Order: sequence, then C-alpha cells, then structure tokens
Amino acid sequence: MAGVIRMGCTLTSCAPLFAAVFLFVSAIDGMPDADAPPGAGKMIRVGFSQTDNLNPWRVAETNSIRKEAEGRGCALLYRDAGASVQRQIEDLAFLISQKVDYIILVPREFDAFGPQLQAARRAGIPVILIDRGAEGTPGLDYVTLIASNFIQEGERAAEWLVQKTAGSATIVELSGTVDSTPVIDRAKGFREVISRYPRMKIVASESGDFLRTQGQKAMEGIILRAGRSMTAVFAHNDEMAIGAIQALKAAGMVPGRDVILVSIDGERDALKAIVAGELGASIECNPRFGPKAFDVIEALRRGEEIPESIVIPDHFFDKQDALEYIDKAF
Ligand code: GZL
Repeated sequence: MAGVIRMGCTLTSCAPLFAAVFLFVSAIDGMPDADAPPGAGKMIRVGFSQTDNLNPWRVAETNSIRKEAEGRGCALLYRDAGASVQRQIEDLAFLISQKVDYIILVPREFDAFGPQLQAARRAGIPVILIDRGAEGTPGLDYVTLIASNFIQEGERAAEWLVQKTAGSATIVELSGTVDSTPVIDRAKGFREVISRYPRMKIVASESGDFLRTQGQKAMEGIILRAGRSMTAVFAHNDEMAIGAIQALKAAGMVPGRDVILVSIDGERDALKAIVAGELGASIECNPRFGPKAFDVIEALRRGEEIPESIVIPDHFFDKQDALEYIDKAF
C-alpha cells in the first residue's frame, strides 16, 4: 500500500521578494534558520517502510512516525508491506527510486534485506532501522538501530515467572514472527534465565506471528495435544497472550489461576487483562519511535556522529502499576 503524505513548506529557492516571508515563516514554525547549511530549508523527504499494521503495536508505531513527520515538516513516503517480505523488498526499491533523503525501515525478518540496504547505500540514502534489526554493518549498511533490548525483555519475563512459580513450571511458549530479531532475542533471554532452574521446562513452542487469532489457534492446538499439563505461558507479545487467554477459557481453564501468563508489549488490552487477574505481567516494548527516529535525521543533517544502536528503555507492568498506566497505553 503506497502513500505520499506531504507536509511542510516549499523549497527555499525563492525570489528575494519571498525570502523575507520564508525567514519569517521559518522563525515561526521552527524550520532551519537562514544560516543553516545549504539545502537545509528544503522539504526533507523521508521514506518509511513498515512491515505491517496487523496489531495495535504496529499501528501505534506507524502513527508515531507519521505524527513526527508532520510535526517536523517532512514529506513522508509511506509503504506498508502487509507482512510480506517480498512486498517489503519491492517497497524499498520504490523508495530508493523516488530518491528520498532518508529511509526509516522496520525489517520484517533479520536476513531478508541485505541487497536493498546495499542499494540504498549506493544511492546515497541513509537508512535508519527502527524496532527490529537486520543483517549488515551499522555505520555502513545502515546508520543505526533504534530498538528495545529484546534479550532483556525475555530475561525479565522469565525472572518474573520464576518468582511467581517458585522455579517450577511447565511452560508453553507462543513466539512471534519467525526470523524477526524480537523473536530470536526474546527466546534467547527467556531460555538463558530458565536454564538455571531445572524444574522450569518449555514443553511446547509455536509461532502465532504476533497475532491474536494466531496465538489463540496455536494455544488451542497445544491444549488439544498436551491437555491441562501446562502451568505457564510465555507469549512474545500481548496479542498472542490475549488469544491464549481465550483458548484457555474455552477449554475450561482459569487463566491466572490454573495457568500463569506473562507477555511483552504493554498494550492497553494487556493492562486490562492484568487488572482482571488473567494476565500476570507484561514487559513494555515501546512502539513510539517517531521522536527518536527524527532526532537521528536531524543529527545527521547537522553532521553529528550517530551511535551504532540506540536502546529504548522498557517499563514493567504487573498488578501494581497496570491500572495507573492504562490511559497512557496504546
Ligand atoms: C517489537 C516488535 C514486535 C512487537 C509485536 O519491537 O517488532 O512486533 O512486540 C509487533 O507486537 O508485531
């Protein structure tokens, strides 16, 4: 799905007659001032390649980028790949062909976009990765990766579960999009912690692709096969945890009593499930990348050094503070 969303002012190559107006407008709306580097006043065109908008987290991420582009007076050329790697490859080719000034990329899978990152580099278009990592060298194939610490998210989920189950649980894992860095690293962090507790066992692991319906279906299948043997669920995101809760209830099991659930993201429906006692805890994974992503673009325009990675801090939601945060959640 393509979209060009135009905001902001026109080019500054205007006759003296308009120069005063431009300077005046710049002063008002915070655009670069007269002695900014050449070309600094022209409208910046940013390409945004989104993997999909198939759950509230992804929609919140897209809205954050759009809102920030508008607030900074940039034109946003937006492409939604509809969860297709092939379509995202084509989207990147399109954005490069449009000669945008920068690309913000959410790589659906880690190892799928090497050639496109090299094509952007050859075209002189800096690529900023947000949300998920991709193969390549930071500072060469892409400027930086702005993301949460997924290993730490997995570790925190496991530590909470160990504490809740006194180190003894039969665990079902619902993982997200296969080959995406959140899945690879959340699984790694979770396993690293439970490996220290011999009575913490993962007995089933299935992908629900970060989707509520898929999470519910995967859980239904696991319940059919494993019956009521599981005592805990680790879901890589809230949507799949909420799907699992539906499946458990349909099977006559009481989430929060018969089975303890822990997940990641911190979305509003998850905080409500925590307050209702059905979900035990959710580790936040903040989707609001807009401000940070455009701060990096502005730092690039000022010729500043950009770190190889920028880690977004995550909150932790259990019964204590879920209620107070519900209104701020996405
Ligand atoms: C994490 C992000 C994941 C979320 C899911 O940065 O890539 O994708 O945890 C989303 O909810 O679909």
